[in-house]
Amino acid sequence: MTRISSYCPLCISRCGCIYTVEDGELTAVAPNPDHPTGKHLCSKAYAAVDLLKHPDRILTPLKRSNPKGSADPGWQRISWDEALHTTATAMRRIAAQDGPEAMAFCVTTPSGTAVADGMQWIFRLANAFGSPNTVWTTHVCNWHRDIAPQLTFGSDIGMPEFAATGCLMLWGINPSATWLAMAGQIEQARQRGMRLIVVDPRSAGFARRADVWLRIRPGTDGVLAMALAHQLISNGRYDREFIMHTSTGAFLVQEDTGQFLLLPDGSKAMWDESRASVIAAPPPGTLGNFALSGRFEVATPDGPVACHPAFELFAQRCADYPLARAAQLTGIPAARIAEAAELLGSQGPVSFYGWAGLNQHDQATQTSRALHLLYALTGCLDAPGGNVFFSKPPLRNVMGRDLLPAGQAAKALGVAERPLGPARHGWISEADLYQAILQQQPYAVRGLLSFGANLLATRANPQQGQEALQALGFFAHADFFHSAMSRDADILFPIAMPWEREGLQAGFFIDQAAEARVQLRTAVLPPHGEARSDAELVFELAARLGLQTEFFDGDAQAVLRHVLEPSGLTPEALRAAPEGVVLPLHTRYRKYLDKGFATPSGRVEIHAEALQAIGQPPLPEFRDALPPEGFPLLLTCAKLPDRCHSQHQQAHRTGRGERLPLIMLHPDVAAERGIAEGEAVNVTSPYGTMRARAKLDANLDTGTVWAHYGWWQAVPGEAGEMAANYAGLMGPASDPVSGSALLRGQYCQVAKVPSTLSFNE
Ligand SMILES: Nc1nc2c(c(=O)[nH]1)N[C@H]1C(S)=C(S)[C@@H](COP(=O)(O)OP(=O)(O)OC[C@H]3O[C@@H](n4cnc5c(=O)[nH]c(N)nc54)[C@H](O)[C@@H]3O)O[C@H]1N2
Ligand SMILES: Nc1nc2c(c(=O)[nH]1)N[C@H]1C(S)=C(S)[C@@H](COP(=O)(O)OP(=O)(O)OC[C@H]3O[C@@H](n4cnc5c(=O)[nH]c(N)nc54)[C@H](O)[C@@H]3O)O[C@H]1N2
Ligand code: SF4
Ligand SMILES: [Mo]
Repeated sequence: MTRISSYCPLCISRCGCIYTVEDGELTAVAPNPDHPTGKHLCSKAYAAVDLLKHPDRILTPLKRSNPKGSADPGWQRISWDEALHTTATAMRRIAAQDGPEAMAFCVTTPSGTAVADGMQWIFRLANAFGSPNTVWTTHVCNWHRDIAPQLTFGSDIGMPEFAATGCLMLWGINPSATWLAMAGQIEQARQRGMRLIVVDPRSAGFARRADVWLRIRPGTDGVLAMALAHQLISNGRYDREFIMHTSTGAFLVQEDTGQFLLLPDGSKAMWDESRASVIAAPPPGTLGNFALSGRFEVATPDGPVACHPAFELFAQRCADYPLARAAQLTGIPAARIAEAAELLGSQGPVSFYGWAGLNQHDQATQTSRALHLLYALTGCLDAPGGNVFFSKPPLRNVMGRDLLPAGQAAKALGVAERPLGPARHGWISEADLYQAILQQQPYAVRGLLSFGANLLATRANPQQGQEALQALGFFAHADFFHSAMSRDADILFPIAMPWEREGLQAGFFIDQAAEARVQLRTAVLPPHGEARSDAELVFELAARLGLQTEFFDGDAQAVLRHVLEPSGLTPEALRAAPEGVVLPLHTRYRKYLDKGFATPSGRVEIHAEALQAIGQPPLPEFRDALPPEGFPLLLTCAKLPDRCHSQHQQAHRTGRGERLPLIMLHPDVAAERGIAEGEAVNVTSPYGTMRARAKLDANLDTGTVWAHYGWWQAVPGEAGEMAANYAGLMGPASDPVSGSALLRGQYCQVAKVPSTLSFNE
């Protein structure tokens, strides 16, 4: 029996754990309380023992023998050599005929799988091959947490310093289900008296135990952020010094154009109260008494121009949302909003975290701007107890963006429509991929190589998605299991499960001590069947595509050495310390005092010029989405503790497996429709229908329902098979800046299924 110190790589929590191996089999998984993320494990970690041996695993390369669209693909076993040869040949042919951009790549999420083990190599393959088109998950997952805040902070949002924060806002994140290690930190902080505000339509996780739970109508988060900001500003409960000296709040905006006033030398202007005159904006951090409100006539070569400080314009926008109006729009009682503002104003240092609940909306960019500006008012960014940018292990990035040939980046699908969006980094959306395949717009995509992902279960418009996959000239998919997506592949590659391969985790996120740990996760057993890791697949393909040099001639040890080199660590040192090596990293607070923020102005950007330059509002602006006739209920969704997205259903097959996903309804909503708990219902939207089973939840607003997503297997229904797929209810709406797809806040209707049908088998 061997016990191996490791971490569970199945989700962002990366919980420290210990694997027990007996006679070449994984027999037990246990928490490792000595690890910064190792106090608890969830059921997904324990399921490893069964998943490894699951009869449905893909264990050899396969090719289809029946035409696409057939109910049975007629999978035939082939050798790795044939699978690799077929794939590399198709890739070369597509590149030769239509350019490398006609070959798209796809990869599942590193936050809800262990694909991070090989992900940088997958991106490197796409880049070296010359394709700027990789469908990833960022636009439905982390964009508005990690990249969109660059518009305001010049960075991501950092991490709450849980141990020192006075008041935490959890906004559209439910760590009790999705990030156990973070939930542990919050629990501890609660015990020492940290105050907690939770913004969530559902009473789940910490919402049940928060000081203030703001039960928001899905998709109205921006309005709430503005309303809270209005409370802070109008009560003088904001960090005026921070705004004055380190934000663009004092920059003057012209009344006529709505743009920054530029002085003859091109610099931005501020009104200096001490001198009662206009001055060129000094470097960020320069102290002074600069106007944050007022109307100033500034003499210019073209005559006098009336201006206002950007902060005043922002404050006016916020004032559009007094408590009563905000309550009406968000569905949250005015008193609750006032209570939350009171906590923010009095219980600092304030920190916040928001994630998927904020990322799947068609106004997500404006929403994140509003939230980040609300946070800027607290002045706590990178301050003790605020959202801190902890020091991280310096590792080498091997995504190889520099390998992408000149001119290819500009061909990324969607980059012309959304120049500030993910396509700028080569990350395209499934919607753009489907369009390029089906309509050949703006050009044809003919091939796809996908490393996991299950687009037809996790993205809008699966009907169109399936047509697109079937229309591809060549499609190879790499996975552990068959899925909605694998059905239409030409070639399937069997992928080694995370316990059968190596992975590297540099930093465990939740505090400085966790961030300082670098851990090499070794394989705890050899791969079943002929499975190989994603990284091995990439390296094999690279060799057949003539890209050996870009891939270190396949020398895995040299690769790891190269990645680790900047940290001073070696593969040998990591292998000798399976529990991980802790680097001597220390937190430095308020780093902006030395070097400003990484925005164009070096300041927190109140008025976003970058948005204005692409025709988007530079200050947060929201429109109300009115229900279409016949679809009165707002539908949202959330992650479940025992699964990630469409995965882990295999673990439930033999147990208490649900045949239908659930939809949660307020008892009054159910009663009005004659629906009883446990009954089968049809959920319809203007885009499709989903079969689900009703569950009553009296804590919901009567205008909101929420449902399970990620179910793609068909269920028995009136006309044979029925979709139970949430994704089929979603339409084309997406955020105009990021392309973030609307997966939450879709108007729908729920109706009982005629009683002649039974779903209780
Ligand atoms: N309605 C709704 N839709 C959502 C969300 C939501 O909250 N609501 N969440 C969105 C979010 S945040 C995300 S990140 C996406 C996720 O979107 P996807 O990545 O499409 O979703 P998964 O269902 O996790 O699909 C993972 C697939 O990859 C396989 N896989 C897992 N690990 C590996 C690996 O290491 N290598 C390989 N080759 N394959 C692997 C799994 O077996 C599975 O088939 O879904 C989004 N979709
Ligand atoms: N168990 C489990 N863990 C996971 C995953 C998983 O699938 N399962 N996936 C991983 C991945 S890829 C990700 S991205 C993270 C995401 O982790 P989270 O962000 O915690 O994920 P969600 O449950 O999708 O959304 C969080 C909360 O947002 C709420 N919400 C829904 N609509 C709205 C809205 O309009 N406004 C607001 N304010 N809140 C709303 C939901 O009710 C939910 O409680 O989790 C990771 N960890
Ligand atoms: S929360 Fe569960 S799945 Fe995620 S890392 Fe921890 S044990 Fe693994
Ligand atoms: Mo995600």
